[in-house]
Amino acid sequence: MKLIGGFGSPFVRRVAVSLNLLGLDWDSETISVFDDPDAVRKHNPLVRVPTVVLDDGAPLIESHAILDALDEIAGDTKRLIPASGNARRKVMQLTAVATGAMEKAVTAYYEYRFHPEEKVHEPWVEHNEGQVMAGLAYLDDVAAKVGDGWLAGTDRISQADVSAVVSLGFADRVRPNLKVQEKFPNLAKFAARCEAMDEFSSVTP
Ligand SMILES: N[C@@H](CCC(=O)N[C@@H](CS)C(=O)NCC(=O)O)C(=O)O
Repeated sequence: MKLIGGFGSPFVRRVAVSLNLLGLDWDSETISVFDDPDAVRKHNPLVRVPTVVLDDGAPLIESHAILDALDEIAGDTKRLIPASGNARRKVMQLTAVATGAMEKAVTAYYEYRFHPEEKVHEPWVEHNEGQVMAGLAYLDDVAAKVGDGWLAGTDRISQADVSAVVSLGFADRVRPNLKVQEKFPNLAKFAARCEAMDEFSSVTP
């Protein structure tokens, strides 16, 4: 299968890390939605990444839906989101916080990238940055208690771990003013442990 989008996007990167952890065969196609929209549009009417194209040509869009499909393809012994019960709810909850923080960091970043300087609305940037900080603070509290374990208390790495680590790294890169590594030392320590794994380090922006 083919993963369209660059690893600079946290949504693309969480799918890439997940593909590695799930042990699936995949290739990367680094297309920018802004430089080559038609190449993405032919698979995704919304012209967004990540977009995954399966070997039979079927497209998968939206990282939540993509990851759900990939878990199913990889099978129950490998899935990163438990299939049911409390474990599933816990992983989904932490993953939602992590992806919410990603979304808000993207919004703050896009405010500068796509608006002329005189149209940047600082209060809106601050609002979004506040949500990034609140989400990461929540994950930092969770990380403070995990020791050598995983954020959702699973017995192996889960989507909560993948998304939290990718979220912190993305916020650090696009909003350096927030100093997230410094402010969230527990999450930073946990992220460093994960980023050292080949599944993460082979797919960096
Ligand atoms: N909710 C989407 C978010 C994807 C997203 O925001 N992708 C960005 C790149 S980081 C994108 O394609 N931006 C172009 C656009 O939305 O027009 C997901 O989880 O896949």
